[in-house]
This record gives sequence, structure tokens and C-alpha cells, in this order.
Amino acid sequence: MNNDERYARLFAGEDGSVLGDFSNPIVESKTKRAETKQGLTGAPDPERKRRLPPGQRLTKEWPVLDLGQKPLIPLDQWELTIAGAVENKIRWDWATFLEHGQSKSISDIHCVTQWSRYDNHWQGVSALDLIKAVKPKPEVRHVIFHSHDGYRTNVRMEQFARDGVLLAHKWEGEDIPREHGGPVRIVIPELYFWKSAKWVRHIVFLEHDAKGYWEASGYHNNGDPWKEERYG
Ligand SMILES: Nc1nc2c(c(=O)[nH]1)N[C@H]1C(S)=C(S)[C@@H](COP(=O)(O)O)O[C@H]1N2
Ligand SMILES: [Mo]
Repeated sequence: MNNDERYARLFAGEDGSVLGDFSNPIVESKTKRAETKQGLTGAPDPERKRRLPPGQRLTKEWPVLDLGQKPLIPLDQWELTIAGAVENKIRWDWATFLEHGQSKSISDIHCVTQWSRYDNHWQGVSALDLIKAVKPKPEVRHVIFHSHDGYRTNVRMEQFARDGVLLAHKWEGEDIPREHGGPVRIVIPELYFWKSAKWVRHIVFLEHDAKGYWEASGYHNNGDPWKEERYG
């Protein structure tokens, strides 16, 4: 398969139907986790009495997890497009992205594979500033992220439109490394980390919901770590 064919297949997910074939050992082990409901303690902490959600353990490392493709996007080819039910459809190149207000946030990562990492320093364009720029229509309820590796994930509008949610391009003051989703990844601290799309290229604001890769493969549609919303 040449690159054009690969991208044609990866982007086929656009209409909410076909996702690519990503079979590899890590994807298979995560699919098995969903089948066996691994990591559920049966003791959720919906009031967030503890900083560490149930079933999680702390790490100082930052593991790399994805479907196995790590796309390389040169900055002069990087582009972010925003579509769906919005007043202003957007196509930003790298310079335009950087011209938008830069926000910083410090947050914890909680991965459904049971590691958590505290106090990550992120910098980028905040979701709230992006929303001001695109002006979603009042009927919008869902936000779908599309990534360069064919990955897709979905959140509810009110989960996206929160303080601390970023389109991040820096972590700990440095450019986000390619394996962690640079040039730009989403960061949604309140949800399991599979909702934080790496290598984001396209965001769609919708009235209806559309499941992404893991949501369609046994993972919870919502993904709140304190409620143990690991599996659907
Ligand atoms: N584009 C893309 N984003 C993705 C994924 C992916 O496969 N592709 N995996 C998700 C999952 S399951 C996790 S746990 C985090 C991992 O991010 P990290 O590799 O920076 O730790 O990215 C999320 N975002
Ligand atoms: Mo994950």
C-alpha cells in the first residue's frame, strides 16, 4: 500500500463508519482488557475524595500508547480543520495556530491501562478560545477528534468546553515529542487519556454522537476515571 492509499483508508472514518485495521499486540491486549473488564475495583469515587482515581497507580514515566502508527507531520504541512455545526469553519496552518492565545494548564493523566501521571505542564490553545473562534451552533452536543493515524475519539461538548482542556503543543516547556502526539494533541484532564487525541488534524462539532476507535471496541463512551467508566 502506498501512502496515498493508506491515508485514503485511514480517512475513511470521516463519515463515522469504517475505521482502519490496526491489529498489533498492544491493541489486542487493550481489546482483551475490555473483554475481561480489567482494572475495575467496584469502588468508584464520584465525589473525587482522592486525587488518584480508583484502580490507578502512579508513575513518573510517561508511557507511549497508540494504535501503532506514529505519523510524522512537518510543521509546514501541519493543518487543523474544524467543521460541523459551527458559524466559522476553520483551516489553520501552524503560524495561525500559534497566533491564537496561548494558554497553560497543569493537570494529571489517567490512562485506562491503570497508570496515572501527576502535574503535567501543558501549553497550547485552550478549548474555550477555540470555541470562541469557531462559534458552535446552539444544537451542538458532541465533539469528534480525527487524527493523522486514523484514530478517532468523541467527547460531549460540555466535557470539551472546560478550563484545562487544551490543543497542546508543549509539554514541560518543550515541543510535544512525536510519539506523544506532536505537533498538536488534545488534552482533556477529566477523562481517561484515550479521549486525548494525539496528532489531531480535524475536529467536528456535531448534534449527534459518533463513537471513536476505543468507544467502538468495548471502552466506555464517557470515560470518567473517578466513576470507573472504563468499559462500555
Ligand atoms: N491519534 C491517537 N491518539 C491517541 C491514541 C491513538 O492511538 N492515536 N491513543 C490514545 C490512548 S489509548 C492513550 S492512553 C493516549 C496515550 O498518550 P501517550 O502515548 O502520550 O501517553 O493517547 C490517546 N490518543
Ligand atoms: Mo489508553
